[in-house]
Order: sequence, then C-alpha cells, then structure tokens
Amino acid sequence: MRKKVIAGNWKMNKIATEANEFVDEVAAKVPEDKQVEAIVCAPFPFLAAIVDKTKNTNLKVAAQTMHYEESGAFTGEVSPTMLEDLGVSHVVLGHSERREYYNETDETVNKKTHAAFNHHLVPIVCVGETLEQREANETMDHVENQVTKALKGLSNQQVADTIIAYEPIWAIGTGKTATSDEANEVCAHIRQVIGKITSPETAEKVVIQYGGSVKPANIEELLAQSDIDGALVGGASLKSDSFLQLVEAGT
Ligand code: G2H
Repeated sequence: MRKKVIAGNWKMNKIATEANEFVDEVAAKVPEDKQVEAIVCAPFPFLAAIVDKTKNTNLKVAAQTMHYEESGAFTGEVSPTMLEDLGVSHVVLGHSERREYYNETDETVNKKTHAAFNHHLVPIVCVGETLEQREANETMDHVENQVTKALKGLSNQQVADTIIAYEPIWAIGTGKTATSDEANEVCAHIRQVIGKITSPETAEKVVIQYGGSVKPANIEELLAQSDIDGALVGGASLKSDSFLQLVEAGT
C-alpha cells in the first residue's frame, strides 16, 4: 500500500518568527506513522532553522524550487548541493507558479529532477492543465506530456521514488477544487502513463498527490480515491492547526 504524503507549500509567506512558531507547534505532533509523511515546503531563508528544529521529529523539510547546476554564476539561485548540505529532504519542482512567472519548462524540470536524485533529494514534480486546456479536452494529453518529459532518463527506481503532484491550475488558490472524481481520473491517467514509460509495478509505487484548494473539509474525500496518495496544500497549510488536521486525515 502506498503511503499518504501531505506537503504544506507555504509559497512566499511568513517571516522567520512565524515559520519557527509553526514548526514548534507542529513538528512534535506529526505522528510516527509509516503510512503518512508530512512535509513543510518553506522559503529558502527559513530552511536551515527548520531542518535544525525538525531533527528527531517526523516532519520533513522541502525547498520550493532550486537550480539544476551544482554551482556557478547564477545570481540569486540556490543549488541542489546547497540543499543537500543543509539536510533538506525534498524539493518541489515545476510548480505552475514557477512555470508561469519564472520560465520553468519541462526541460528544466527534467534537469532538476535528475539533479535532485544526484543530491539525495526527493523531487515533488508538479503538473497540471489550465482552464483553457481543460475546456478544450486537452487535460490528459497535456499531463501525459509533462510527466513523460519530467521523468525522461530516470531509472525505474528513481521514478518509483518521485512524488508527482497533479495540480489543475484553475483550482490553485481559487477556492475551486476539482471534484474528487475529476482529480482521481487524472491521477489514474498519470499512473498509467508512468506504467507505460517504466513498468506497471513501478507505477504502482509512485505517490501521486492532488493539489489545488485542498483544505480540512475536502481532504478526506480526496484521499479516499484510488489513485490520490496525498496532497500538496498551499493556503490551508499556513496555520499549524489546519496543517495538523490535513496530516491527521492521512493517518
Ligand atoms: C496549489 C496549492 C499548493 P492552494 O498551488 O501547491 O495551493 O492549496 O492554495 O491552492
């Protein structure tokens, strides 16, 4: 059985005192449960302190993006080497906001996915369609293309260790959630695509999250679906009590 992975994506929110308070309230309460994994995806300035605070707890720490090069003249960027050295365990790649505002492409996501594995970071690869694509019936082809390109060149074991986050762009931060059936249909399709490019056994191991206006009120129904193995949560992950309720739903 696949574990449930609940990741709180803070995006560009909080200051250091708020980040530390959140972790103080949450870290010790994350249950030691092999069936659920809780991750906080924090802005770069808070990562070192959070990694330190979460040592010996079950709360994992992710960065929200990174460069694919190990070092060099890339002003403002953060390398996989730096994240590995800090002790970060996961990294979000290809979030639609990075694709829209920062020129992230399927090709750079693929380079970053390889870089993540080279530095012992678990990639959380985001895919998802726009409203126009959904209305034009292009959702399945679009996510198939994104997933195939993101995973190109990875071994079956690396694919099995990758987390995919299906986030329909029209449901992000809008309060509109895909229905659990709509979300599950696309997550099942993603698993089929992964089965085609690797093997059905590999595809069965991949954790596929849903993201887009997930909150305590709708998470249980989403997690009850056959192919939804967790959630990437923005707004509802910012408050410690709400984040803990989301984690609780995965247990
Ligand atoms: C989608 C999600 C987190 P929200 O971006 O990745 O954000 O839950 O606020 O829609």
